[in-house]
Amino acid sequence: MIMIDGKQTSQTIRNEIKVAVEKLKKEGKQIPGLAFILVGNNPASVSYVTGKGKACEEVGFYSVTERLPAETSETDVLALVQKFNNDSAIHGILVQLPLPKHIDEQKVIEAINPKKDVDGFHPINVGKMMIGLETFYSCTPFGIVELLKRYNINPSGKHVVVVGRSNIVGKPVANMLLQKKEWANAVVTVAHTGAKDISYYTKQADILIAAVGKPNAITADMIKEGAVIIDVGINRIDDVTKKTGFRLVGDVDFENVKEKSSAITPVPGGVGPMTIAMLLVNTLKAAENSNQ
Ligand code: BQF
Repeated sequence: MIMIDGKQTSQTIRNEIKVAVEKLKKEGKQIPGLAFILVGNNPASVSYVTGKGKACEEVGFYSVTERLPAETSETDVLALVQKFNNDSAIHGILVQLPLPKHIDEQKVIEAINPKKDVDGFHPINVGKMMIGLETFYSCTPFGIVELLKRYNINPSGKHVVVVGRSNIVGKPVANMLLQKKEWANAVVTVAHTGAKDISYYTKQADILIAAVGKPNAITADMIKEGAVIIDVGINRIDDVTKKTGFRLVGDVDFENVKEKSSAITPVPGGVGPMTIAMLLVNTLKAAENSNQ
């Protein structure tokens, strides 16, 4: 069984980006700039934005974080997006989701200039991805594709089963792996809560992508011997032995599933760190595009 090390792979990518930023600097070009908009105090969101900000700093990006109170109006958030759309030092805009309920997330996403949409959530970019055009791929699906690439796991001709149909993971990763491209070309099934028996589908997977949002949703009896398991779940479980009071677990019953798999991503340290690395890749690309 191969342990797919997302933490190490993301560090490799971060080092590559650092080199690219140094090159931009040497050539007298503008360094990539990323703006974060964080509304409210959701602890997971605060920690994600902190982690992304640190990653920017490490690779030499310019970044700004606008932290707004939970009561901020939709109008004010839209105005801030507009400000960053018009700021030439900012190449990427990341609005941390979820937003408070009184703000229409879709409206905010659509306010972002698609050329600065480094999360790849704007309908224009989602549409481009779906028809195989060059665009910003959303960071988690992109991270999964990049992990498979760097571990020489070629999805071409394989049966990929995605469990989960969210707009941020399930739907885009299924669409990406479906593309007629050398790094994709898989036969893709998307299973979800509407299925009578999820295991009927998961047992047929050569590559199983779990994006369910529930601990232990995927157990050993649900997978084929030798399958590749990509665990996208990030679930917080109470744990009094940790100083944070919680630990992270994925959607997969890791200890039992790993024995039966040929390769598996751990949580933490699997897909999560790759999400951050690909945000940096997208932001670098946004900056390079603006230099052209
Ligand atoms: C790790 C996210 C759900 C909803 C909104 C490293 C992250 C997570 C785990 C991280 C996520 C999940 C992010 C690990 C960003 C991934 O070591 O396993 C990094 O920061 N993520 C987010 O910004 O919004 C989310 C999940």
